[in-house]
Amino acid sequence: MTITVATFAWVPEVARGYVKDLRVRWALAEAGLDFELQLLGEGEPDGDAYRGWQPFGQVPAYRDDEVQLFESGAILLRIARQADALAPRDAQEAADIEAWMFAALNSVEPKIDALVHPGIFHAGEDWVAGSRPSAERLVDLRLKSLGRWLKGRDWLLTRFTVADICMATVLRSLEGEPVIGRHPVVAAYLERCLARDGFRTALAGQLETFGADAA
Ligand SMILES: N[C@@H](CCC(=O)N[C@@H](CS)C(=O)NCC(=O)O)C(=O)O
Repeated sequence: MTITVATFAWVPEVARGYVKDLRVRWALAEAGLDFELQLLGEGEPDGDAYRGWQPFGQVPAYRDDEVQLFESGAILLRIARQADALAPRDAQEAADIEAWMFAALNSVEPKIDALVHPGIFHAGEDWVAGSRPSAERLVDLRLKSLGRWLKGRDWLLTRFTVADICMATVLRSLEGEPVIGRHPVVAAYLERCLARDGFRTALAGQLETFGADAA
């Protein structure tokens, strides 16, 4: 099967290592599936051809011999179905994986983005400092719930799945934020996820694409 993953040909330094094709690379590494990169040059994400594949002009986008799709979460579910190591074992596990993917992307990621993005995309603007306390409180609540669930568990489910890839890449944006230090169970879970070979392979691959050292 030929798998193609579309990502940008270039991103600013601050984004290197954090572009969401990382999730896809990680899942493919865990699955042991090879892929080709389609690197989008200047203007290409806005062209009709790419918008027909990814309507928002974002990355990643994915194509294999059967389907093409966009949205990193949807792509991860597709990859999981293609790979023995990641495929759900029964209907309940499939449902749990889907639920935790949505939880990561819908219940956790927006709160973390609201805390972290202003400092990155609006650095120096007057309102940024004032937005932090309430944003941090909401992240704190989510991490408290997540820590409660993860207590006594290595992974979100009984084994590592694409839901962990999604959750870990979401949580990773909190590295360096004081709030994660207040949730040691979540911090330990994140560390466990990021220690996997699949993550290291994915990160090294993305940094190589964007011309940065993989150190
Ligand atoms: N919900 C999308 C978000 C994708 C996304 O935010 N991609 C960023 C790169 S990490 C992007 O393409 N940004 C450029 C833009 O939004 O125009 C997904 O998970 O695939």
